[in-house]
Amino acid sequence: MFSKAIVRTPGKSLIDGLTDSKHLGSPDYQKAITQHKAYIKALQSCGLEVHVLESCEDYPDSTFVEDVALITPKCAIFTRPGAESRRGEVEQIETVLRDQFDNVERVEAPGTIEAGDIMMVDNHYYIGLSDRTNIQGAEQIIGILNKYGYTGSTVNLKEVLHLKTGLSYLENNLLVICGEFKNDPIFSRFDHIDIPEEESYAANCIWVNDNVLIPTGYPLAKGKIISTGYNVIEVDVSEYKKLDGGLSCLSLRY
Ligand code: CIR
Repeated sequence: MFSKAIVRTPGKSLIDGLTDSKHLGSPDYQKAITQHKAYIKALQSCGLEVHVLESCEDYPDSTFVEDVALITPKCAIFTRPGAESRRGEVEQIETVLRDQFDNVERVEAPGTIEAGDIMMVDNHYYIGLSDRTNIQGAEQIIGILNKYGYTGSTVNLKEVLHLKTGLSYLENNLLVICGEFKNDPIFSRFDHIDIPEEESYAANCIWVNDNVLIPTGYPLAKGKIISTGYNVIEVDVSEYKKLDGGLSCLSLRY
């Protein structure tokens, strides 16, 4: 169960965030703020105490807090984003968070890793090797995890930005899965909720204490997840989709 979450209010600079989805248009800042507030309410409705960090104009992508830290039950690990424009976000969040954790670790150069590439399944962490996460970063994280009694393994990414762009773990051996991961033998031991390509954005959803937050507007995914018995909460994150960000990227949950 999770009890806390950290989010960062988007700054006006959000519109300059990294994106491969320019065809969706530029995010509307006011709408993004409204959606962020609703996202916080959704987390609170699942019982989480939400720590809201102030916006940070210097870093347009800094609202995607998930990428800059991995919080495990035993330690906080600060990452080193593969996107150079995002590296400074780490210091911003570390300053706020380091005192909350007894054990603090860091990924060092030449390793790069963004925690959107890390999916936790109980005591094991799957790490996507992507344009943002390199093998040195993955090996460093696995070494750190091993120190605390956890294990880790890598997954090669072909198309998606981050591992969790196409995969979400909903506990109880259940994976929401899409695209390139569907036939990957690495994930054959799990039960699958297959998400069709036209709803691929909904493959990034989050389990929070037996609720599942999913993006608004994906009826097939919604129906499939409801049929598992979880309480589904829809959250509109259309403005974040324009920056390749999904529901998971907007918070750190622990
Ligand atoms: C980026 O490209 O880094 C941001 N615009 C989106 C980050 C999304 N994060 C995530 O999927 N974990």
